[in-house]
Amino acid sequence: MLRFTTAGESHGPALVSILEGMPAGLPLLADHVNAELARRQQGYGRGRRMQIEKDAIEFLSGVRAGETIGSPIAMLIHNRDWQNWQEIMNASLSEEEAAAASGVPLGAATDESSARSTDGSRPLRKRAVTRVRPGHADLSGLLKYARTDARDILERASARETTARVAAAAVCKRLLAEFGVRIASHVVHLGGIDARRPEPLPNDVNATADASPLRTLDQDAEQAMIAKIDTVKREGNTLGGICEVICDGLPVGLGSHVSWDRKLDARLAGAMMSIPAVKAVEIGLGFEASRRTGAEVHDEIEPSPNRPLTGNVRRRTNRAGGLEGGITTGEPLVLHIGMKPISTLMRPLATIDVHTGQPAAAVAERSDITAVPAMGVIAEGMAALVLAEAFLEKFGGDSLAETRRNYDGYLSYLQSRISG
Ligand code: EPS
Repeated sequence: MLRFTTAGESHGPALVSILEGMPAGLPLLADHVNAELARRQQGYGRGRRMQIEKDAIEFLSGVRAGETIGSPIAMLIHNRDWQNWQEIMNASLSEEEAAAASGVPLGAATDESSARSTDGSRPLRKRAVTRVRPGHADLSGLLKYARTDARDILERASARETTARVAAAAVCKRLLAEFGVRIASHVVHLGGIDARRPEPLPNDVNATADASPLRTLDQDAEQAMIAKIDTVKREGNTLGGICEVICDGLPVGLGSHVSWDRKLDARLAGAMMSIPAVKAVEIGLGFEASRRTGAEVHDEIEPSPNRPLTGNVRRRTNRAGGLEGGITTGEPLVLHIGMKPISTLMRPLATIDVHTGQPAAAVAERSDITAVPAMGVIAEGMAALVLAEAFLEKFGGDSLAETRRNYDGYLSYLQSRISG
């Protein structure tokens, strides 16, 4: 069973990523992971934070002499910005806080307010966030967890956490690459501007997309998107957008129709929806399929010898986006992922101050104007995590050699099917 978890706050000392269930014997270097982390950090419209960080992992376990050894793979990613935030994020009490906790009066004022928190017991730390942002986890999280400073919520709700996901996903990509699976993404829409989707797509979608500051394959749209970001930045506003994720090289038969929670489309959609600010996922035609007739939606099938990944058939179209009945068809998996605009606006929206209970302008902390290009890389990662899990469910294996034997056996079975 493949499972992963992350830990870490945006301005805490570090992020941690733990991935368990990788077969032993997978060649793996820190560079494989760091290359993916660097891809996630790019994109026009990011804030100054990305100039501070240069994300890189340190393996703590699970890898020896450039190969996985079957044990949990733990990776540590230091936050360079921590040094600027220690006083605010420190796990222990400062002298001043300790004095206040023991009843000695507080001397210093906080940025937002010099008052104590509403229960009167703990002073707010510097840079406390009480003017909660509409659209952010600030308010719901603060009420749910009974906190008085929304920083306790936003530090973890921050998309900084996706760094640790991309690290685990990079290992999954390495596994899938051993079996010829490639996962790519590009931006198809940003803030009202559509990018043309070249037909055919470039052979290496990521190589082309990564060379674009917007990770788009349409240079005209790229210029318009840059202009739009510049305008919106001047207005103190933010932008969302849509990425397309494409996975090819998958065999027919990952996922299952037999139970709701084994359907691969459901698992992929859930994983995508877990990315911060993602509000919509489409598979294949998505919503458009609901508007068309059956004849305009379903992909006709014909024999196609020597195509073992699909069972020696071919779909004339791929409107299903590579999934039928919650199972991969062997055709490319195609998803669209929609992200809302970032909820930190430099020209803030109206809100309340949870400390005073009065109307206020929301906090305007340093943030990105848009993170849609990075979202595509994260979405590739979430796809890799789900697909690697489904792949290992089907083929199992404690070592890469065992997984390969199981995979090869399945492929020769598929090759023996439907021969036209
Ligand atoms: C984020 C705010 C910004 C982003 C950050 C997510 O960070 P900061 O508040 O430090 O300027 O840059 O994204 C990352 C740090 C990252 O690695 O993607 C937020 O509030 O969600």
